[in-house]
Amino acid sequence: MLHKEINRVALIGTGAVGASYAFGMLNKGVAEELVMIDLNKDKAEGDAMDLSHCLPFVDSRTKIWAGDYSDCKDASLVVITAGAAQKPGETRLDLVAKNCAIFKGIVGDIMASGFDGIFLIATNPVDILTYATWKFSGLPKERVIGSGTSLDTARFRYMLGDYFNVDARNIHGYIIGEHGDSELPVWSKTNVGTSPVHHVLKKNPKYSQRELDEIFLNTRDAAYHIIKKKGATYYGIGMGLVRLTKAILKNENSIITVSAYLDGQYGEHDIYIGVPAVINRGGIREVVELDLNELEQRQFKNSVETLRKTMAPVL
Ligand code: 6V0
Repeated sequence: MLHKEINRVALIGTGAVGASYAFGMLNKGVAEELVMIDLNKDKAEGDAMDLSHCLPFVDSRTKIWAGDYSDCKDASLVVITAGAAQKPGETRLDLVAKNCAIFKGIVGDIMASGFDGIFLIATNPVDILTYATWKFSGLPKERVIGSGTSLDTARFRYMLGDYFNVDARNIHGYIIGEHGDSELPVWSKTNVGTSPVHHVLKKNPKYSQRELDEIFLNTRDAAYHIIKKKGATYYGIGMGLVRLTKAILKNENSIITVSAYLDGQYGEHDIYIGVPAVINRGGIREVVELDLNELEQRQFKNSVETLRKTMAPVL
């Protein structure tokens, strides 16, 4: 069921994030088919029409239409961006009960279609809703993936690239933990090219740990800053989901920080949380275990506890 000749992606939720994802998918030509599903059918239909009109301008031939849950049956991948969005001043965890209830319905409808592919979840709080999707779907854990800290890691790499004046793609570092306030930077494994960041600091006095700490805070709080200015964030996560879709459908074995199920890794069990993982056509091939230092271990544990506390009343 996992390997199909024509890759169909079903997108549930064509709001700001979903529409940005669809636009990115079209530009990159990652899948042959993209079906858009939303409670607001008019929005999905309008988006499908508008996006189809891009086709004469781009190289891809992605077929796009507004559909319903029965279209998920033949999908290789279902991407969920549906649900209530974060309001100004609201944490991602505030959204938990609201979006869990929505997910019970959505995942039930998808599974009733006969879907047997991979789930990719972006709705917040993403770690908890990924866990919920795994529970509600009954699919193997490796076929349920959350966007996790992929966006946070991208923001971190972008800001560090800017700071060191090096292409962000040559910054190797990870934000792990909850996609939210308790996430942490793994400084001990952050490299500028091949040089550990702490060596770069020692060698060049114009760089400082204080400024690096600020970069992490700006990474962690980026969503709050953007939401304050324009009400929502969507382009970054939209492109992040395109990147993940490509890693899955093209069987890339790429290492991306996603929300993955831990089954003993990092000393944790029965939780979905942001960690680097190898992503391919089967979903999560394996979780990459970073050798965290003592402080990082404590911070990761704290992030796990934060998620557990929030999940407990609803799952
Ligand atoms: P939005 O623009 O309000 O879109 C949400 C869409 O979901 C709307 O079109 C709704 O009609 C639709 N919807 C709601 N309920 C249902 C349902 N039961 N069935 C089908 N469709 C439904 O929100 P936006 O697109 O801005 O955000 C979507 C989600 O992404 C939110 O939970 C955000 O918090 C989350 N984000 C996650 C990020 C990440 O890094 N994982 C980043 C940014 C936003």
